[in-house]
Amino acid sequence: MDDILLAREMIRSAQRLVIFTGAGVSADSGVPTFRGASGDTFWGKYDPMTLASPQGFRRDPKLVYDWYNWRRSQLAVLTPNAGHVAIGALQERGATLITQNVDGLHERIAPKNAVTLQLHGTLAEDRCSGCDYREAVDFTALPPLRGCPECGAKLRPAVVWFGEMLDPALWKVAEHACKEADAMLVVGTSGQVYPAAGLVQLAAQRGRVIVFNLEDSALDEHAAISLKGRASEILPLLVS
Ligand code: BJW
Repeated sequence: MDDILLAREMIRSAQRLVIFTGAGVSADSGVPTFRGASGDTFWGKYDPMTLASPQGFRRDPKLVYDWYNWRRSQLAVLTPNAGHVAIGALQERGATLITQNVDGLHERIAPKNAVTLQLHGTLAEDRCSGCDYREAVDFTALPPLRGCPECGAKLRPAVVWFGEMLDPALWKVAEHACKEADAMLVVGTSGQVYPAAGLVQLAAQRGRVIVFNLEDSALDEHAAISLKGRASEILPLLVS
């Protein structure tokens, strides 16, 4: 049986399917990835500690906020691709989606009542760097860097930066889902960022892992099947 048929069968017969996604899923929508062989990536061009760390934000909040607003303005005109749609169809059948993506493209086409665990937060909100205040951000009417209406500290994108903890409640749910899963579909992630990448190893202890990527990734060693190709082209074959 070829690998795609085998993968389809594993997914079809799974009682508890978890899907774990990264930036590669959104690449075919035109969203740049962070890493990858091409070098035309965020971290190929920009320094992650300048733009995606609490220290970087303290040093130059306007630079950081403006960079995130530039990314938000791109997202205002981008749309989910066939890979997101295929994943939505698997959510419809009961799969749990855990994403590292902050672009909100999964959420735009997710079935009603489907839960998407956004491990690294979201660009669709700002949060206060000093208190619990949060507010929604409209990508078509972007606000400038500003102070919190409750405590005056600076508002920042509600994403998880290097050196920051993931939301503990969300992490607990994600860990539980991966421990219980009998199959995990891993799509478009380099598997270099922890603790998120550790979920794959966790799922592989009990379930079967299928890795989809354009290139070899650090997660291939946990895979029962490793399929190379574009997420927007391969994923629809799994659910058609
Ligand atoms: C395609 C495709 C197509 C392309 N189809 N595929 C243990 C060991 C080592 C280090 C650490 C560790 N624990 C913690 C760390 C430190 C750090 C870390 O992991 N560093 C490593 C990079 C070395 N982790 C953290 O700091 C985390 N926090 C934490 O651990 O807290 C505890 C703690 C506190 C204090 C001190 C120490 C520990 C937080 C990590 C936050 C990551 N944040 C970012 C930015 C979010 C905001 C933003 O968007 O700007 O999250 S970084 C960036 O990487 C983003 C992503 O979610 C994340 C993962 O990237 P992803 O999704 O895998 O994308 P890429 O670009 O890496 O890969 C794309 C893949 O797609 C490639 O493989 C392509 O081939 C493929 N592809 N087109 C299919 N069409």
